[in-house]
Amino acid sequence: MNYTYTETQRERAILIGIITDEVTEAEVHENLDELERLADTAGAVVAGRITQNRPYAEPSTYIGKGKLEELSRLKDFQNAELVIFDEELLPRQIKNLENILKCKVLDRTGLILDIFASNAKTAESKTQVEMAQLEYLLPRLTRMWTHLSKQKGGIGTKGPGETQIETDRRLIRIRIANLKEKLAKIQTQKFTQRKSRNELDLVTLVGYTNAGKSTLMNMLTNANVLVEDRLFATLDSTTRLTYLDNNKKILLTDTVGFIRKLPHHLVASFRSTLDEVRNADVLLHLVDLSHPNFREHIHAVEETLLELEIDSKPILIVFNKVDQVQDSDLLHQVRLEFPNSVLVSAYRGMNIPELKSQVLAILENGYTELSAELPQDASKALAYIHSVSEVVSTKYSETTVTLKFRVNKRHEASIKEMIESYHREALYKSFQ
Ligand SMILES: Nc1nc2c(ncn2[C@@H]2O[C@H](COP(=O)(O)OP(=O)(O)OP(=O)(O)O)[C@@H](O)[C@H]2O)c(=O)[nH]1
Ligand SMILES: [Mg+2]
Repeated sequence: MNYTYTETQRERAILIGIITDEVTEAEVHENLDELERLADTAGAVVAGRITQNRPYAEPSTYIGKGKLEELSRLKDFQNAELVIFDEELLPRQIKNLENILKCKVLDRTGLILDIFASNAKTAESKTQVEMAQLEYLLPRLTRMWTHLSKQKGGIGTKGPGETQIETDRRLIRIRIANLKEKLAKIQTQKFTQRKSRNELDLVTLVGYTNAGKSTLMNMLTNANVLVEDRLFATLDSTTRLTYLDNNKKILLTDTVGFIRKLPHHLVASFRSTLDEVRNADVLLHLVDLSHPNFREHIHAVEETLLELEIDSKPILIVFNKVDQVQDSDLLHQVRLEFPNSVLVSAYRGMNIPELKSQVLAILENGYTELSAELPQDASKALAYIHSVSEVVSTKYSETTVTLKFRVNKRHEASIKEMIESYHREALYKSFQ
């Protein structure tokens, strides 16, 4: 599944999941399946998994003494050098566990951060990931594994790892401040680029990682973005022009995927990438319908959007990978349960016209019809109206022109302001 590592390079890992009153054993195994995919993406091979029934976490080691002994034996027996918890561990729990188990211990957040660090390619995503890693690292500075990371790298040691772990917290804080500045500069550039394409409607793809967002992006725009059957293939957003019908031009944006329990540091540092989500006129929430946990995926995406305070946008749920779904009952049930959704296969190009017409309908809903009477020489306002709207009719009188036009509501205020300023100016001139 993972092409970049040979078996001998792969670290052997043991996974731990906790069964509680809220999480059943079956659910823990589903969560561990996902953790296994994450571990695989990060370059580890899973040599075993252990679950523990525990209503609360042991303060010093998360799991109890007996379970810890079992874990230690399994780790030795399987020759594993890495233990990964599906929960977020406290810094002191990691330290204690590493001392007892004599191997590297990672939690879910540490693993996700590591994948992001390997997949970050652009200055923006690298900066964002490094910021998130340093924020995460700050309370966890242990030094114990620095000698290992220097020798051979490995999971949990990439990115800012090697040198900065040895520096003190003060230096890390300075580094975070520098990264913030760097990010602010990148964002200013992006803002300027974005302003110049402000007139087109923006449709943004969101969804759980591996749902097929980039596949749909490529299908609709020939963007040629990376598509892979692994988690978090996309970290940077890509925006391309496309047509919903012969006349309707829009911008489509592909974004980073979400996951259950997405680390807070990452969400915070990826805010600028996620601006594309914030500025969208419509969100297409892509769901992998062939995944047994697609409902949990929908929930996790909705939670993340809430966390990002993006909860008032029109959202169209797009069930993808229908070519992989043989169960006709499921298709029927989904249609009933989500009556406003669309079922597609991005990979096979199935039902794309239906998707386009639904997006068009939602965009149309966000439009309003306005009219304006302007002097014929009000060239700036006339040009602006033409650039952002669809002009329905134009009537000329001796000195004025009256336009009727349909425009996205988000332009309404700026158009009204522009028209009023012309009228104020005209009034002012008539008094002179
Ligand atoms: N069978 C089938 N596979 C699909 C479909 N759409 C995407 N895939 C596959 O699903 C995998 C993930 O696709 P991507 O487009 O990379 O998914 P993504 O949502 O962009 O994932 P991240 O960027 O990693 O969050 C790839 O192996 C695709 O070929 C589909 O409609 N049917
Ligand atoms: Mg992608």
